[in-house]
Amino acid sequence: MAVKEYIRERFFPHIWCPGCGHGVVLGGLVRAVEAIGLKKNDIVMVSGIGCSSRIVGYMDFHTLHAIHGRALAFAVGVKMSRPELTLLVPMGDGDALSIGGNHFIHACRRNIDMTAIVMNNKVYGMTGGQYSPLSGYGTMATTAPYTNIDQEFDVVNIATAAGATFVARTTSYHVQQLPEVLEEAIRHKGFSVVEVMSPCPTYYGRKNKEGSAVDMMERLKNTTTPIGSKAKRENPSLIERGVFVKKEMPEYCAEYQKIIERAMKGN
Ligand SMILES: Cc1ncc(C[n+]2csc(CCOP(=O)(O)OP(=O)(O)O)c2C)c(N)n1
Ligand code: SF4
Ligand SMILES: [Mg+2]
Repeated sequence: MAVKEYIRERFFPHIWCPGCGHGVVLGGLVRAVEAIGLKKNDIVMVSGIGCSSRIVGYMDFHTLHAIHGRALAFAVGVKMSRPELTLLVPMGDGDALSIGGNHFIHACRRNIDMTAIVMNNKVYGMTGGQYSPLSGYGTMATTAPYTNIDQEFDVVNIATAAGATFVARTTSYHVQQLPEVLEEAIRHKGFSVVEVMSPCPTYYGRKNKEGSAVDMMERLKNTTTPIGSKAKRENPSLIERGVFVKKEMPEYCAEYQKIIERAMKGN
């Protein structure tokens, strides 16, 4: 199926600001789905609320635009009733790790087969630039006019510690790595997490004097490096990109099916 077939063109133009990284994630996702050869009717995309979550409106899969912070809870319900479907769960950094933080860690530990995509722009974009749990110490936000003193979560570390069986990070600058990592995550049998560092020039960029949308993209190039690279050894402040965790563990729906069978037999 051509990439275009996965898009709801009737809903364009999209709502994202010029230079927003979220559209690049949309591009990466459709390329990943196309590379796997998934049929539109076999995919359910579930989101919460946020600029990032608007992505569900533009994809021609089964889509569920649910409640802020609760995308994974809805997705788990869909997956448990229809385990044969492929579940994609795009979330903002606030959506996934602030209001939705508890759902996130517990979804990681259950190893239910779905792909969580954390579109990390380090800010609450949709609601006007409040700081998020991923903004980081020393950043500026509309709710931190004298600088933010909260330390940030590291998505890769938190997903790994919570038990996710596939954990990766890439950025919206790395347009070749992005669909490749998403494809690997979707193919993985278990709970996969992909953090995509993505610019919000309108709020995060403006408040933190990061320059134009192009400057922000260049920063993603210059501040990240492949896992285990020589550059990382020489400059530990670089953020690593790539697949950090890939392991096998019993998958939740398959285990649940065994429980149903045992209950039916009464043993
Ligand atoms: C229960 C609830 N609380 C708060 C809100 C308001 N709200 C909507 S989107 C959002 C944050 C969006 O930030 P993020 O998830 O990072 O997505 P982004 O817009 O940055 O892509 C908030 C607080 C809401 N819609 N529902
Ligand atoms: S406010 Fe930020 S996150 Fe939202 S569409 Fe604009 S650039 Fe993107
Ligand atoms: Mg955000």
